[in-house]
Amino acid sequence: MHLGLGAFARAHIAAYTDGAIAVAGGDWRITGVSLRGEDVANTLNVQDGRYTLIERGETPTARVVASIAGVIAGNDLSKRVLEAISNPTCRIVSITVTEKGYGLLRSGGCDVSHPAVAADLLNPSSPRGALGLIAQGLALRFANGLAPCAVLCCDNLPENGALLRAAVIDFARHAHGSALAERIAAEVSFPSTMVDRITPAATTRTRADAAALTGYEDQAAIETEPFSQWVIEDYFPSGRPSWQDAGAIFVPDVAPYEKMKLRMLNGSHSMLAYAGFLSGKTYVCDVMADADLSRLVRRHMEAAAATLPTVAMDLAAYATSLCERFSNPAIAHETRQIAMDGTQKLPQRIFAPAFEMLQRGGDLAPFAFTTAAWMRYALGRNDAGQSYPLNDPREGEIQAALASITTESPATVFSALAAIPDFLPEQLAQGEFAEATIGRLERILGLGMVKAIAAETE
Ligand code: CS2
Repeated sequence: MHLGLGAFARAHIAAYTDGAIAVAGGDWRITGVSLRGEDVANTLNVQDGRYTLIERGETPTARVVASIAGVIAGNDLSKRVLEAISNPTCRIVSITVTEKGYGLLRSGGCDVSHPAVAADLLNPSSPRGALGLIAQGLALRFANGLAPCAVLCCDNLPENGALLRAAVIDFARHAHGSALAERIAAEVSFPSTMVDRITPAATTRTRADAAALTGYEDQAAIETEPFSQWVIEDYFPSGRPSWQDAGAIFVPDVAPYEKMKLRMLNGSHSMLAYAGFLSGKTYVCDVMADADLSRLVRRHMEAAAATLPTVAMDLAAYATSLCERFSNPAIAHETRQIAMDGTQKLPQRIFAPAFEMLQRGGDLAPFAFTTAAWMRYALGRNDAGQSYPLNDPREGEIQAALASITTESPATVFSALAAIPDFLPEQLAQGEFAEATIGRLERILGLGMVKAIAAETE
């Protein structure tokens, strides 16, 4: 079962599973669950779950992925998902609901004020959110005398298995009591994973290319880059597909890989999204074609690499391969897509490495610049005065913080946004990091983003 069947899951876990079945056989097909709306279910179910995956290298190629058995969505979602999880044929519950989707994690457990969590706490036997479905599904498996399934977090979060584990156990304790929480803690595995594949939102061009490449119309076609990476901890007590046959790597500890990806890829992505969007760049490849911005991308990756433990990876070669991937002109990855949900992304991508850099007395500039660029973006209007939606689950708090400012200045904007609870760590909200960020915000507000970018590279 996969909760959250967005384009990323279809370009990643479903493609790996399809590859694993092709090589090693076994019915490891996935029952998908759409937690937000019925569109994906409507387009996929009429195609028996099949869809076209376009890989955009120098020339695009298309393959048909057939690992989705069907998609659950709509009114009876809760009942159908719980039936499926509490059936012996379910061996893994995997999940991609993006950073904001869990009702987590800020507190090291589940956030009971998250709307999906709060609703499921009132009605834990008919849940509709991810944590509620997993907890009740596991309760039913235990009641049916079944072995627990593995719960596999495939979202871009540090130590994602441990985070999801803490959130599920916390939710189970609140909703069902400590006996279920303790049983989950003792018996269910939550392997951590590092997932990577750049997957822009599908467009009409995706569907037109799918038709041209395959000869079939496919409303569920998606597109992605040729590269993909999946590093997984091998704790699957009830078995798993032979994902290694499709290129996945199994390791005892994913944490160093996750940190590397989050800080080098996702951190520089966030930097280039805010600086790029505010300097008029629509796509990531446009950013990379700009000499000043691409220099800042490199600078960011190098600073992020300096905060990492040594892994069995060549970080300089990793940075070079990231720059090549970002430069792929065939991938129309919008800067505004990456700019979404900044409050959910910056803590692990930017603030955690910045804090470590601060402790070591290292160069804070790349992290301060990214923070300043996000703060400028949070104002909701570009240098030409045009406004845009922030698309952030904490948008209301951002706007309220900014509305409380009487005179807009770099220091007041910084203080207002730094005061959003559980966001910028205290040690970064004052002292050297605060000064470095306010200085950059001053330049961005005073000169405009394009000139501030040029000044930053001097
Ligand atoms: C991006 C990621 O939108 C974003 O925040 O940084 O979705 C990125 O494309 C993926 O993590 C690549 O694996």
